[in-house]
Amino acid sequence: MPLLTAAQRLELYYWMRLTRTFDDAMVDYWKQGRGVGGTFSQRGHEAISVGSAYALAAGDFIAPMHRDLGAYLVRGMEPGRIFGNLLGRAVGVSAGRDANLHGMGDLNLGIAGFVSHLPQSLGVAVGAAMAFTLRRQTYVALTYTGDGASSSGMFHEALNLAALENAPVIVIVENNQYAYSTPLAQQMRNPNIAARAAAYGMPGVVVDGNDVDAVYAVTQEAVARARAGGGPTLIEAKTMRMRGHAIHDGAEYVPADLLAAWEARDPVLTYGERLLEAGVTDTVELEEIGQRCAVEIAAAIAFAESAPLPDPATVTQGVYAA
Ligand SMILES: Cc1ncc(C[n+]2csc(CCOP(=O)(O)OP(=O)(O)O)c2C)c(N)n1
Ligand SMILES: [Mg+2]
Repeated sequence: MPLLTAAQRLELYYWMRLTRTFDDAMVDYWKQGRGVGGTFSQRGHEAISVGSAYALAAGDFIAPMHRDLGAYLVRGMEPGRIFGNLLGRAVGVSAGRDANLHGMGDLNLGIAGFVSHLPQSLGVAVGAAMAFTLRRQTYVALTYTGDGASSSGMFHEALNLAALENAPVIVIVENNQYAYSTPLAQQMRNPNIAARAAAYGMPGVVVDGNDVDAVYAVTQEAVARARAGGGPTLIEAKTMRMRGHAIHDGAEYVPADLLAAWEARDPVLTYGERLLEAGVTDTVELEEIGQRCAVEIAAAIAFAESAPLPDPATVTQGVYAA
């Protein structure tokens, strides 16, 4: 694996910090009753979404799920467009058609809209990967799903087809220990989701989902294999959902000591500490990055707030019917 340069590691830190800053601002906004509908906190998932997306190249494709804000940002979606989407504004990615993370696709950026029905995005990603092969292109598709969704039918169908077709696709399961209020042990017997890969005849890798360097490394390896014609990989990134399922959920059912143990392993804070220890940066520079993120997110929110709702006359645009 190519070692990341100091500059690249600082970039990883920046993207995680930007994701965290967006998330904190979003959660505050919703708790003040200013948001529309529900919203999903990304807290705890930053290293997975950022580290994996960072391993892709131009032309590659992602099909994200609802805790992949970092991947949208790394792949070039501006925070203002995303916040605009959350507020249902005309400048939002879906132009106000969806005030959430669904439908936030932009094919110009190689991002599929998130399919709400879990884990249907896997089928989209496998299809995209098969298309790359048919067109003799060396791009890869990367998709994400949750521990709960990994017990759903489409997960098995998609992975089986991906293996059979040797599709250049990487499937990342974000094992955050819970699917809504259901802990992993209450929905599957095997504690390692990556073990399921053997059933389809593909490599299955477990990675520490709070370690962005590690997530980058395993994804980069899987991407290189897929690009070289070596087929799909299943990656299980173990982490913890640090907030409720969505903004309305206080998650009282999660044991406090479990949360505390994961809090000590916060992916953003521990990465900052690691970079300091490695002499890659100093506290002044980390603080500057934090300030930069705060300014960018404040500007994104101001941009979204000042944008109009969609013009009702455009309501039929982007609507497809047979
Ligand atoms: C087919 C389907 N059933 C139910 C839901 C409602 N739902 C949305 S997220 C979620 C929990 C998913 O848990 P997991 O896959 O572990 O992802 P996480 O939210 O923990 O990141 C559920 C049940 C859905 N979106 N799709
Ligand atoms: Mg989960």
